[in-house]
Amino acid sequence: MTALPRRQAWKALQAHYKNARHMHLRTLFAEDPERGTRLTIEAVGLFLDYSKNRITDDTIRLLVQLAEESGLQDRIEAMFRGEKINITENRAVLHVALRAPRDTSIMVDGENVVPKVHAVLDRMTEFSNRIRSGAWKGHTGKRIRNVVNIGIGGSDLGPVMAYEALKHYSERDMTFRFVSNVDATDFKEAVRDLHADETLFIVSSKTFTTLETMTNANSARDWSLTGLGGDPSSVAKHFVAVSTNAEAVAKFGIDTANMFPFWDWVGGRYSMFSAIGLSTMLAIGPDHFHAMLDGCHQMDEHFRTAPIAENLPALMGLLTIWYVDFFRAETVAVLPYDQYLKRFPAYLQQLAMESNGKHVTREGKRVAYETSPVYWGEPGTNGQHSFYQLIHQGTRLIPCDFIGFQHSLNPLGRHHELLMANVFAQAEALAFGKTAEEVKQEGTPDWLVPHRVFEGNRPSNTLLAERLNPEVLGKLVALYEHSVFTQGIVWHIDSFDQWGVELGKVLAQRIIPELESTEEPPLHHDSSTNNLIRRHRAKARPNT
Ligand code: G6Q
Repeated sequence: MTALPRRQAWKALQAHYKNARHMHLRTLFAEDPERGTRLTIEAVGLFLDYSKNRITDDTIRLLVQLAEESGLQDRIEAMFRGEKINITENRAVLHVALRAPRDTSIMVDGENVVPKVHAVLDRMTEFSNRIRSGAWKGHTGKRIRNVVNIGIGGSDLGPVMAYEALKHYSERDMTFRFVSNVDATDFKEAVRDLHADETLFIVSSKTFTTLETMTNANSARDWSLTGLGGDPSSVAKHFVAVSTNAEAVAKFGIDTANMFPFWDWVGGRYSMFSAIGLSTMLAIGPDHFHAMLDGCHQMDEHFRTAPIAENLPALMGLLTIWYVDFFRAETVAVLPYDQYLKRFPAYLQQLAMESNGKHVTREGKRVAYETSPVYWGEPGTNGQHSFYQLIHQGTRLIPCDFIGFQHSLNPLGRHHELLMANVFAQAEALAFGKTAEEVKQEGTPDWLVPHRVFEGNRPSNTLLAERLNPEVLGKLVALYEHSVFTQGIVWHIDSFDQWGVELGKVLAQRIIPELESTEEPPLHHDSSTNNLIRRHRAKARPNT
């Protein structure tokens, strides 16, 4: 693979950028009355208006060429073929297999994995039906009313996001909680108003060794046992596990009959449609869960088959590269205009930043270009009253993704049209701004004019769908997954490992005994870390 800076399209984009950076969206729209309808794509029920980007037809042509020179199509096929494209962990990357229809065949190491996927989905379905109908009884014979998912990172963010996003479809007679942080506050607050005899814990951990999850799982077992009179046999009725590590699950004391497996070819941040989604299925029911998988699959097929110029995820990924590597944008804001998507930006942070926050190529060479931007965001319209100021008038370029829906799930008076008016208004204001002349014409005193000018030319995508339902959520998640994939292919990095989280974990293991020791421990860190540890010990454990 030719190094990115040496690819023809990259060089051509660098030359093109010299002109493109001076183009204003006001001019681009004025010169082409069709722009707002032409630079749009509709695929699998999602509509993307990308006309308010600082691009011309040449930009798109060159970005498509860049994707071709980067072998995007070939790499997509490699992923779907089950090739071990996660090279540093020697693993296939097959979250697409999690949503493949029953009759598909996807091979890993000579085995079709689709039947295994559906066998687990069938078990999840049966289990969910038993819990939701009350057929599954707790230790004292009561039905389960509360479900607490214990997991962190990829074993938490997807489930929380999906639960919040699909709350409208959830079983309202049941309570769903999510515990992730090793801070005991998270666990204590999650269970403070729950009764152990009605509470099911799902311990979700791919490895079943994660410090936070195991610590919380142990506290949950103690809490549950205390509430149920201390009978160890109660664990079987109140704990299930989702993991790839049967041995560790058994060692923890959960019967492997109550374990829902997944596989090493499902990355943590790509696992919400595996058994890690058990809490989601319990909340929304198997039919809705399957509709969500179907939505993902539709987007998977679109990504696999649509030409790059008409390929939603590929195009969004390429536009991100355009801003990050040429305009030097450091962040991307994701702004869902739907309260139910309040955790969607947090979910995307892990998806994008853990995948593409990499500083070396697949061959281990330092990259000579920027990789993942920082993803962030909040649901609209709240953000408008806080950080949008900076997006409109600050000194940084922040490409925005606006997400809106034609129908509200909670129609109420004028609310929805007010909400949608704000989506369109924000994208319009960012793109076109307000000139000094326009500000003056409003009778603004001269000294105030510069403060009230909006330069405009601030790019955004607007994504619209009919309504937020499980199928659409599946499409949205798969859209961003594949956009992130596209970026990773062009940047020629391994988007599927996460070595960057290891060092802190190792150092924490060294510091834990130093904090817990009753004797003053010898410390061999740097002077700052030594001092912080000593100070904490002195304040937190004054008597030792
Ligand atoms: C995701 C990461 C990471 C992982 C958590 C939890 O891609 O690998 O966020 O999901 O560290 O790991 P376990 O599921 O093994 O507890």
